[in-house]
Amino acid sequence: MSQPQTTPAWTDDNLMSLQSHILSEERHHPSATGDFSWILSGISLATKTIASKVRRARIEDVIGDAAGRPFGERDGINVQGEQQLKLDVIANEVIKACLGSRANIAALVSEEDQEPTILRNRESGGRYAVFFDPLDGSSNIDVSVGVGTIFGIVRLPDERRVSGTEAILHEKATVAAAGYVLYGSSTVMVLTTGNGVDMFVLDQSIGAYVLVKSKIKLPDSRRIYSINEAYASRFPAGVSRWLQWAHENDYTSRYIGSMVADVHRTLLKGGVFLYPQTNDRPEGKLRLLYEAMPMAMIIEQAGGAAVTGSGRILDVAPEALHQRVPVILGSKEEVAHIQRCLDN
Ligand code: P6P
Repeated sequence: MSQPQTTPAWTDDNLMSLQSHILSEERHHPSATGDFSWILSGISLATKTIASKVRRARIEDVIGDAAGRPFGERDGINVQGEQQLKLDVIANEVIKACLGSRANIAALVSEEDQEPTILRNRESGGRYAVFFDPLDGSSNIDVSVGVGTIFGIVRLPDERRVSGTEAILHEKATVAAAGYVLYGSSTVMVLTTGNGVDMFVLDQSIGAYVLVKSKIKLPDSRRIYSINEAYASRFPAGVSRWLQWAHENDYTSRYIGSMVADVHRTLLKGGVFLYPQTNDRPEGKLRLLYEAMPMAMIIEQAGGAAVTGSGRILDVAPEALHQRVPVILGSKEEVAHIQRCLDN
């Protein structure tokens, strides 16, 4: 009698690096032809460099200013009138240095730069734009709270006559991939190319991101909310009503004040993260292109929901590079409940 065929365990538990994972993922994007791996290898190199600088920040004292004043007290311009090289500015330069050489990138949009960095036009091979917040939550570095890099990779419209900011904001520009790197107790990259959400940890001993969790799924509900309740008096009535209900229904509050860290906890544990509009900031605080949109793609790809309070974040047609949107994202039943409170 023939023995039942059993596949050896190692066929399931491969040691997958970020690079080998991306190459395997590209099977789902026949048109990608190596584009993602080329761009993501640039992001991988940049974030490994940033991780090293974040870890050494105190040692290299790049977060204090020339007079040694702590982070929060300086004005960004040192006594010589030169721009203070803060860690987030350094991170910005590192990312541009790593991505600028990727021949399929047309433009870079950074929170640190008022204008996009235009690298090449379509005729010269520029087919993608990369949006990024180089070091979100950087004010937390001097208290060693997790900070992160957020990025989105956008396929630009295949229209030769549009370029630059017009192409970036074009209705046919589509988000092809999104991710973040959390510089926390470990350096974690979370990535989606539209086929689920995968998580990698930087193994410092080999200098490679290693796949540790595939196809992450949020629980549909979880009694955790994450919001800065200092602004409670300025929230929309629907948010205040939901918060009152949560207080009466055994919810736990968790708020780190660093979007990447708060969203990462929401992705892994469930619950809901909110940075809603307030009556003094009707557009909210978080930026659409390089904070809300990448996080919304990740959360939706993990089975959650991500809205502004008046529709899906991914349905917002961008009108300006640095526009802000309200953000409510996480477990879909929690988001739906908040939306019902806002609608009534
Ligand atoms: P607040 C950090 O400055 C940031 O941009 C996000 O990372 C974070 O979610 C938010 O602002 C925190 O803002 O108003 O609660 O300090």
